[in-house]
Amino acid sequence: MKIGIIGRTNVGKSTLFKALTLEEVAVEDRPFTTIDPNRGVGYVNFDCPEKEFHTKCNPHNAPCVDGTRYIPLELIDVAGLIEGAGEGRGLGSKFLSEAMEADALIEVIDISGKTDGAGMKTEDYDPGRDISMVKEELKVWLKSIILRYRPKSGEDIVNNIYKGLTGLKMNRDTVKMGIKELDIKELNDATAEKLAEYMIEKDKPVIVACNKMDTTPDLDKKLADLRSRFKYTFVPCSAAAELTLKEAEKHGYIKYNEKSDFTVIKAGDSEQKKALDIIKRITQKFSGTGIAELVKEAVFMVKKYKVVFTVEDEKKLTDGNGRVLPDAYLVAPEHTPRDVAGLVHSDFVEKYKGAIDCRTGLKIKNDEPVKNGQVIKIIV
Ligand SMILES: Nc1nc2c(ncn2[C@@H]2O[C@H](COP(=O)(O)OP(=O)(O)OP(=O)(O)O)[C@@H](O)[C@H]2O)c(=O)[nH]1
Ligand SMILES: [Mg+2]
Repeated sequence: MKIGIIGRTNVGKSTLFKALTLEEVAVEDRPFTTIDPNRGVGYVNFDCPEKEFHTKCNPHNAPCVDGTRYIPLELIDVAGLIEGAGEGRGLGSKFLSEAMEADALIEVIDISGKTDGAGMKTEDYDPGRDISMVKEELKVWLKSIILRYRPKSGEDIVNNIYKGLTGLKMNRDTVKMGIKELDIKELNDATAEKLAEYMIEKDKPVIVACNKMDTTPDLDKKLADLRSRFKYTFVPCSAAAELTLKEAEKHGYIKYNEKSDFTVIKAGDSEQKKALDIIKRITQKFSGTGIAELVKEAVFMVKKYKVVFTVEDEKKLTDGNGRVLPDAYLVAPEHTPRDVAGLVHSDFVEKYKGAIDCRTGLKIKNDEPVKNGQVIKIIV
């Protein structure tokens, strides 16, 4: 699964990316710090089935900490948008095609209202303006692709548009349904715009990360206001707090479990101690940094993806190297064990003979989508 991180400039997109991947990327308090996209691997947490199976896992692709598995997913962080990006303002919007390779989009906003639409310092800026702006820019960007692939006489409208969407994880059926439901007979400026809006809503769900909650005194009021104006999912968070905790953990100062709190295991200098005291106050006030919830919400609630564990030996729950419950994958809701086979090994799709549910020991029907948390043996 791939998640694209988008939003207005200077809101904390790269901070979020860095907190999730621990990649060394540029974070600065100025507009347009990111120019080329950052790509990396982040994780979403999920309960490890080891306890239920009375065993101890020995992970290969998805690390386990105190019974919580960290399931890998791909992340892309792109340059920031500003109003008029579609007409080339700021860094333009051509780079959106990178983020649009994703299955879902996390749109970061600065809920504190302390930076304006151009990423400069201000007070009381309405982040709702950014949400409308990003929606508009996505629409303008997709509309231009649709118009570029407008069919010539005799060409099939659906096929043509779909050709233009190669690599963008959009469904052919969505194009087809959009044209039917919107009763589009010919593609012009107005109909292409309607179709673009329809397709983004269907195929590129947006979840809003309300970042910088740590500097937002009237957070609840601001959240309620945004929720009344837009039908997106809003998750309050602090990417900077999450990044501080992840880095402190990486350097051995604290033990941090995203699900709970952190404990200091090695004293740092007075500056580090001060920083951690501030973070402690934030995480206690808001019950965490909100980042783990944000990713979970995007993966499981908005996209309805599932986690599936694969093993080679359905009794011992091991792979060929004897590792217990070694691998876990994120799969789309419609995916069957054959699709999972393709994630394990590209060869396995061809060689696939069936799959066994390790809880029941029974064969899974070929067209049956996998269940969340299912442990399966793929027969090849
Ligand atoms: N208070 C606070 N500041 C944050 C938070 N997250 C990010 N910042 C700060 O916001 C500024 C911008 O962060 P970036 O991650 O570079 O923002 P960006 O959206 O990637 O910016 P561009 O790439 O320039 O579009 C930096 O000074 C960060 O330290 C947060 O949760 N709280
Ligand atoms: Mg950035």
